[in-house]
Amino acid sequence: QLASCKANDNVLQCIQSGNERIASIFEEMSVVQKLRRAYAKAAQALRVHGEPIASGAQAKGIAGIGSGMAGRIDVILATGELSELEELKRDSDVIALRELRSVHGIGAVRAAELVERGIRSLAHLREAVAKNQVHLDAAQVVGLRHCEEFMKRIPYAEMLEHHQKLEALRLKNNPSLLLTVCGSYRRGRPDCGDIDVLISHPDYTTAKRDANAGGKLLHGFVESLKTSGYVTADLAFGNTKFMGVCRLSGEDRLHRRLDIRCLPKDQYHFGMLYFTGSAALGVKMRLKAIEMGLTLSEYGLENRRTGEKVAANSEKDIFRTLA
Ligand code: DCP
Ligand code: MG
Ligand code: MN
Repeated sequence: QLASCKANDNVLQCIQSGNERIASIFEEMSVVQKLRRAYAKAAQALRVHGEPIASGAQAKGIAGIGSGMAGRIDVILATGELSELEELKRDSDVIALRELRSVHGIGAVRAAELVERGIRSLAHLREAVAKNQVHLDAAQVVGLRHCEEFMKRIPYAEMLEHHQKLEALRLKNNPSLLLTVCGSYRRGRPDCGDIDVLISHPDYTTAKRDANAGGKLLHGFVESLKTSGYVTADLAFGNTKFMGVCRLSGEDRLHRRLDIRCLPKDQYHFGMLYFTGSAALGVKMRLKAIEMGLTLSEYGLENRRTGEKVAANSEKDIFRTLA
């Protein structure tokens, strides 16, 4: 009985709105659905129809409303909504969230907040930012500017050019700097998502306790990359890690994501192993270490009980220890 009361309520509301409630639901459907034209036509027909509609059967008499639409009108009259539309909205929310989250620096929470405010696409977000309706932080602004570029993979041939460029800048600015391009490039993948670079210096070790030596090294190197025009923007810049944007010179070059990490020389091989990945291999090796009573990280390998460090002069050393 409660259900039928509720249904009567819905009928009443639909009727009182003079078909507007049903028409607006159909209009929304026309925006998100494949049967666009049928919905738009039905919405329009309902709006100009003088008499309030109290059943699907009644609506079928109106030109532009077929049995499919009549059935949906019965659903709206009974439930107050159209479950098909609610489902479609949920799906399109998922799509909108995914699109917004593709911006570096926009996470799930921020994306949900934006969708809540009706911002459902990158184009829409750009418009809202331009109109000062949405405020993004500096990193998000950079992320949004290059979002489509960052989604494009970097072919191996271009990765070689980045490697050469970094190597040339290293030689020019700080020839004693140690530098390895890691990530998927070092695994020999045919294309890469970004450029992952590990740096260190023979004079920079954990034993020499200059707390900020790594920071100075990283800042000095990144500054030289900026001066040369290779690095074009920052996303995050700490003492051990730089995340930013780079671009090779010349026409038709895309902006690429660049990650640089700086470690003391005695941690270099652990850093290389970590930063080369794959992420899955890293997980496997860290689990193997745990089984052996050791802890493996990008900073080293140590005995969990005694805290004693296991040194390594190459990645091979680390593989051997964990074999
Ligand atoms: N890494 C990890 N665990 C993570 C993320 C990263 O161990 N959750 C390590 C392994 C990765 C390396 O850092 O190889 C670099 O991270 P990227 O996200 O740049 O991944 P890849 O370079 O492997 O792949 P892509 O081509 O997508 O950049
Ligand atoms: Mg990478
Ligand atoms: Mn990376």
